[in-house]
Amino acid sequence: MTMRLDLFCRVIDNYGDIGICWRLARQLHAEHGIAVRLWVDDLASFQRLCPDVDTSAENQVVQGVAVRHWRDQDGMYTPEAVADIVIEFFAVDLPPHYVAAMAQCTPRPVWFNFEGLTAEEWVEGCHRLTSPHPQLPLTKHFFFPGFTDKTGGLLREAALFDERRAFLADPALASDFLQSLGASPAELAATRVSVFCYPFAPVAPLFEAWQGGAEAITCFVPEGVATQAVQGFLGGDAVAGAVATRGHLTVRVLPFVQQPDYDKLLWACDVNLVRGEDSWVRAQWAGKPFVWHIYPQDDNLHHKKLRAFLQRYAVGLDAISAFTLAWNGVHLDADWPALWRGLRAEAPQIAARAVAWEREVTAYGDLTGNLVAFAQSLR
Ligand code: TRH
Repeated sequence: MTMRLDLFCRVIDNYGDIGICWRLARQLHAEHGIAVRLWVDDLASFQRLCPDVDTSAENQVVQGVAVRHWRDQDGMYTPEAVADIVIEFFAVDLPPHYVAAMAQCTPRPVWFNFEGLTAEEWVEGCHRLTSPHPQLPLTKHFFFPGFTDKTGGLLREAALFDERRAFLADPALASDFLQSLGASPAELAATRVSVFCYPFAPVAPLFEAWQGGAEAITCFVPEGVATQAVQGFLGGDAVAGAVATRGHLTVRVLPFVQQPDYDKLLWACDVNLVRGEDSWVRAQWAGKPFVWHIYPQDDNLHHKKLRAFLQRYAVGLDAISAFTLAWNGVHLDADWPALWRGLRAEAPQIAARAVAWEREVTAYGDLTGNLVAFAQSLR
């Protein structure tokens, strides 16, 4: 019988919540034949990543995944309506009647709390931990993505590396793709950098460094990202299609592309500045030099997470480390021209590390496969 899975997603802010849930839902369905229902409270954010989504539909099927608009906590549910596997994303509260119906199921559903990605060591001790429900005969398990064999691994589609190889094997594909987003031949001939970051990233001083540097650079920025700095550079609105050149730098505002096209953007660029969680992982799969802008937390807790990742990944990559720490405000008074030159000079080491890293972190399988295997072991 086909396994059924309910995935509950609340969009707290930005695109990572739905970006990760959508990627997971698609892969569970496409690669594991699971009947997935994705419950999501914000269809408008979802539609930006996936234009097939109808923002007015309560129920719809998108690429084989049943999508429910999760409006409130009030619904009534029978045990028959409960799936075999239930995932709450980032500890969202499930509808209380749904949880009550879960407790009436025989056998009980497998229940996961799917957590955020961090390179810190403590996740190894928490991945797969159980959490019994205080009143009902239900047990929840924690599922942590991660970079080691004691974690759930990283989201990665089975065909991803073949698709990347095919794209990179034919440079015309990258040119055609960027041209379809408006880039001119001169922009394509320069060093290409994509920038996806939070508003407080030091974009303006980096633009200044690029502008005055020796290397011709085209910087692609999605609409809505680093708006202040981009507007400052353009001297006008940062809307998709806007472009300006000053000195050696051209900045072009791109439309927000659908999720699979974001991978193409990363593959088509020479350096990628990414953020949050999902684009960060995609940049790792792109195999190009990348700089991570981490999601900010109170009391600079994110600085610890940032260092934990750099300690694992940036082994021997002093320039990438220095650039990343400055980009995240850990090191102030950054010398951006020198940091950029350092990063470019480190390219051969970064390329070698990217290959080794890919080998290391794919040795533990992929997150979706690990999650399905874990769920099966609990049934
Ligand atoms: O949008 P984010 O900042 O999301 C964040 C993080 O996930 C963070 O950890 C989380 O706690 C917070 O949300 C609530 O960055 P992230 O994770 O990279 O997600 C962006 C998604 O948007 C990703 O799936 C890629 C996708 N994307 C596109 O599909 N098209 C685009 O043009 C761009 C720029 C991104």
